[in-house]
Amino acid sequence: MAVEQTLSIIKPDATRRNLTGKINARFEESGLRIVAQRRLHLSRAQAEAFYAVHKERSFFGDLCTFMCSGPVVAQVLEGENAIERNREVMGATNPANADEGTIRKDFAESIEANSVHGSDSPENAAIEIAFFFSAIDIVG
Ligand code: IDP
Ligand code: MG
Repeated sequence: MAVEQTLSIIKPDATRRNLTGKINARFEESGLRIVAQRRLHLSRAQAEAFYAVHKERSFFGDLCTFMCSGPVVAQVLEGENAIERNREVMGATNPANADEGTIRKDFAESIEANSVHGSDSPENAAIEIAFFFSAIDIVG
């Protein structure tokens, strides 16, 4: 297995409930290392650009409204098999279907307000990391 980097976002439902530290502990306990992190408030245009891949989906407008409804914490997680590992730690998109002990099972409010984003492939991880960070921001 290779050491990978993946883009994670702690979403507005989680920052609103002051869960950044609890969620970060899940990443660290699973062997993922936070090698870059930035708190920011996305504009509508930034949310639409980040989720452009979903622009034809019925939930796109609501998702963008939600993602710019409060601060987010964007972060780069690094570790062995980090992209898949993070998806396991996050749990299923719909918290009703998420495994016990996952972030979404324990913290998500709904299928939309599901507390975290994680890249789904190496190609998307590279694109999504570059959306938020420069090479100089990432310190392994
Ligand atoms: P993922 O975050 O698990 O990769 P995606 O299918 O990529 O899930 O969807 C992106 C985000 O869009 C989800 O995390 C969730 O916030 C939102 N979303 C996905 N499906 C639905 C839905 O059916 N209704 C409302 N929001 C949804
Ligand atoms: Mg996705």
